[in-house]
Amino acid sequence: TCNISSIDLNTSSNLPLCPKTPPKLVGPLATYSDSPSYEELEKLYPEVSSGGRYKPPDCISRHKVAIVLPYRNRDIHLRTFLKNIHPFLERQQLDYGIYVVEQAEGSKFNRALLMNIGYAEAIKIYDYQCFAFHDVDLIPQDDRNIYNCPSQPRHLTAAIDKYGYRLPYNSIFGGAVMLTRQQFQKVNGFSNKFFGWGGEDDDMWNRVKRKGYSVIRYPMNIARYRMIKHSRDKGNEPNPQSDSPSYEELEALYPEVSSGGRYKPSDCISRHRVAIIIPYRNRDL
Ligand code: UD2
Ligand code: MN
Repeated sequence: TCNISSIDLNTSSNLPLCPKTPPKLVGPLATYSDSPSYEELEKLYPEVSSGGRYKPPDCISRHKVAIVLPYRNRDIHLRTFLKNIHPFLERQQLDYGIYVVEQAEGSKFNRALLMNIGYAEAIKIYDYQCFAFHDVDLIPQDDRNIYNCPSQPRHLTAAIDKYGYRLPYNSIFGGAVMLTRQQFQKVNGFSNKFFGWGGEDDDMWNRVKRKGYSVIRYPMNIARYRMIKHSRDKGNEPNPQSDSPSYEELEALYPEVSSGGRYKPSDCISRHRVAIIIPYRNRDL
């Protein structure tokens, strides 16, 4: 056994560290839209080893990265994603592994919980230093968008075709994000409580901000993605925690609140008269 580990050490220490800037990047990409079978994918990318693992053959990568995909019933998306992502990550000279975390049928989808599971399992398998928590339907369109370990939590999917390649709002943290192990531990991961569509991404933004991190993004001409077209999945109906009811619905929900947003207890005299003052423009309450 001693022999085997010393041989491993020798072969790896003979390799140089990979260059700081990967030399084979091509910039804007023509992405693939087909979804090969898993057998075809194996033939296409023989350099990827079992478990979806890859490391550069000719140098020691500077980054050990786990890609965590929340997944249920998106077989075609997953195969299209894999076809695109392997050559993309290989050109970036990353030491990476892909982790598909699949939720069983019969319960509401919980994207954030699947991310936490992926993290917990990936660190049991390998000494990953950073993590891309990544929707399966987002295909990067420029390989200068390097999935390396970020100095601050990185929002990767800044420019998506579906949103006209613009940020729909500044604090968006959905799609795909990248955190180091230390950053993820410090924010205590994602929430486990968001069943159904929405809210979990904004909650993660808040967690990151609360711990004093800033969110970084690559330039908009680089952080470009195509979202594979899809409709809302069965079992992933909007999460009530993310909904913003109309003013009529709010009135119906809280009939005890009188006009002007005023309230007082009906069965006793309150000890405190409080005004809530909200500075406001353009953030539909
Ligand atoms: C937005 C966010 C996404 C997430 C979601 C709300 C962006 C670009 N995307 O995406 O990150 O916050 O809203 O939850 O901001 N999935 C399955 N099977 C299912 C349902 C979901 O595999 O039945 C996975 C899959 O990886 C998918 C992801 O969850 O890409 C997000 O779900 P979505 O694509 O339906 O949500 P979308 O596009 O509105
Ligand atoms: Mn989507």
